[in-house]
Amino acid sequence: MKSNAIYTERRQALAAQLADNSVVWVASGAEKIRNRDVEYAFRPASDFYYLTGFSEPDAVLMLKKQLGKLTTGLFLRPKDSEKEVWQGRRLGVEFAPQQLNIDQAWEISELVDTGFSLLTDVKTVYVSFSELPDWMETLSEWVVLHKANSRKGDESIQAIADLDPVLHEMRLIKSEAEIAILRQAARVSVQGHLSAMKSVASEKFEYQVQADMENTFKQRGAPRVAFNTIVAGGDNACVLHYTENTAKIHNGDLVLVDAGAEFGGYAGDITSTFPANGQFTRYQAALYELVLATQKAVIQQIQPGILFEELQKIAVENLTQGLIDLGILSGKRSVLIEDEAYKPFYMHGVSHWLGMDVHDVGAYKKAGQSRPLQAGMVLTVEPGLYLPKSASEVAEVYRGIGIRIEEDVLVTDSGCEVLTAGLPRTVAEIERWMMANRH
Ligand SMILES: [Mn+2]
Repeated sequence: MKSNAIYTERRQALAAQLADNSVVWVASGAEKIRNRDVEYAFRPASDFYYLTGFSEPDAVLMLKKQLGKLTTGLFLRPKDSEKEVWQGRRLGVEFAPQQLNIDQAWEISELVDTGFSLLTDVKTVYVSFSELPDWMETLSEWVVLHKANSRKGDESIQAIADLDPVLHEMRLIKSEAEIAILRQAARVSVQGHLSAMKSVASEKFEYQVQADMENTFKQRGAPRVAFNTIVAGGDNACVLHYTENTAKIHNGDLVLVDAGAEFGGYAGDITSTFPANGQFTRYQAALYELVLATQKAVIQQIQPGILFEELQKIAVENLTQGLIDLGILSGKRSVLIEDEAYKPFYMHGVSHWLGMDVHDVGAYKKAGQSRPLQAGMVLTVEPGLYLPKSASEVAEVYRGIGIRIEEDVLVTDSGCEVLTAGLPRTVAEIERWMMANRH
């Protein structure tokens, strides 16, 4: 089997679901300036990569379905020996069709003119509505030109349609090949988190723990992270998307690490929380075990048929009961849940889809109803509790503590499989592991 056969199959599977006499446009995206002559590292848009396996910027895939037959084209950067010396190699128009198994290729500069000529007899144009602003100018030009031509007798474009619902539904259900890669991404991420637990120490900076973890990601075959790493000591863990990672870790702090490797284009996403000095205080331990028990309760229920929103309900019930037991909330559980009394301490969702994007694509609801899980979906389970230093309503012993525990879970025919298994997770396991593995 040719290595690019998987992309060909995906393009065909997508086309089979589209209206006849239609064209699809999917862009890889443009490089972004970081400062002056420096660009951010480029990563192609996941939709584009999913359908092409091609990772250059300034490329656009075209699929045309006419009388049930699919033809494919690619607009991309031309070969340019001088630019390639400075900026890196390019595939080029000549080699693209054979290399990527597409019918025809053109230079990206021809997108508007050649793209327009490809729209003859096309009634529906599909683009991702999440990228509609980027397409607006080109689409308007095409529609206007098309309308002018229709006076010569051609039929004109009748609809601009959203590609997302079709393509993202495909991406939501993972194939065996994708699951194998996600399993690797999970494994590499687990190894990185073990490195973080080994590296952590009082008086170290958060970014130093990050460096040791990300070194393991890279050494094990993941060239980049799936999202910006969070290493948050003490109170910083109460900032949900803390990515500065510039503070010093203090003795007695818990450290929250939310990080994942991107392996083969797919994301791992793990959160671990562990003590800087290897020992939980009894208050930290009590909160930690509550979050862990909540996570277990959610994972236990994951199987085909359960509604996505049920997972959040299970998390809220468990966390609220635990906060009552610890004396942090008081009152009747059902009333506290109704009043969302847990919200100051648990303000996010317990899960999201996982795939090429860390917050992967795919609808969570269908026709306004939470959708049932089905085999082949991959999702995270990540309950948390956050009691910042500023939470004066909470007993002082619990303040300055942020805890989240996150695993990646595959829905299987019979239930689920935790892809990120293998980390020490209970208080006892973590303390034992840190005692045994740190200098
Ligand atoms: Mn996550």
